[in-house]
Amino acid sequence: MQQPLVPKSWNMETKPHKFCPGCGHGLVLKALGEAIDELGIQEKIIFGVDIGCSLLAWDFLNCDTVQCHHGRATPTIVGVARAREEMIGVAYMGDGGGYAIGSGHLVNAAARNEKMFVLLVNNTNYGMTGGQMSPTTLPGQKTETSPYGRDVELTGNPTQGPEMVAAIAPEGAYVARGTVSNVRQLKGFIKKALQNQVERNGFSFVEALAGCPTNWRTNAKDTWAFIEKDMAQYFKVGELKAPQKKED
Ligand SMILES: Cc1ncc(C[n+]2csc(CCOP(=O)(O)OP(=O)(O)O)c2C)c(N)n1
Ligand code: SF4
Repeated sequence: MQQPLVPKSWNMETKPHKFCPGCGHGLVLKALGEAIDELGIQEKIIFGVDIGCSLLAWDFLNCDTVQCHHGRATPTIVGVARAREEMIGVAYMGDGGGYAIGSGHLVNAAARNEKMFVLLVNNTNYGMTGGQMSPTTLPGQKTETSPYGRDVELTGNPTQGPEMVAAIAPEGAYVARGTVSNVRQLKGFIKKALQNQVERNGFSFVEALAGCPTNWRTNAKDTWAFIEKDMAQYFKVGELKAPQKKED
């Protein structure tokens, strides 16, 4: 039988995976798996998964994995990466984990230029707990806790994570925002973020725009429209910071 085209670093014993149909996590993890394969660094990865739907990735890769508390994947991987400098620490989380409960950890890890990679899946809500408003919920977006639409007068504007990290992180950091609607580009950003760790230049951060059709209550067409129009209009895709090329 023909084998499916999947990354070598995926754990095939745990597929089909546990995410809802149409969820963006699978595409982000495909981009991550392919980037790991292309760099040949599977044996070096220590993968930290946050609480939230990202925890469903605890057995997704054939890499050493640690399950962390909500918002604590960043400090856990800070510790791992400091203790095991020969390894590459990757912290995987949602927008709630990274920008709400774990925002202090993210900001301070970036300010210290920790040698680690934070990969954050932005689906504009608290997915696992039923779709509450999160720091990245769009203005006017309806969620379980903003039934009339997010009111920015009351709750502030959505967090612009990569912009914030790029402003804080010192030289040597790599920062980008990708989207599951362009997996090839997203893989390129993730590959550069990982390469930045191979070279031990500084902190790496990639946000991936992703769909949560279960909580958005969208069909396939509306899910893609929300990612490609509504989200992309507010969250600009591209690279925000990259280390200067070393002189020969
Ligand atoms: C300290 C703590 N507070 C609250 C929770 C409840 N909780 C579990 S998952 C979650 C939200 C996850 O949302 P997000 O981080 O955006 O990830 P997603 O599920 O959308 O991928 C919350 C609030 C928890 N597990 N631990
Ligand atoms: S609730 Fe949303 S983020 Fe969680 S697995 Fe389902 S679609 Fe994905």
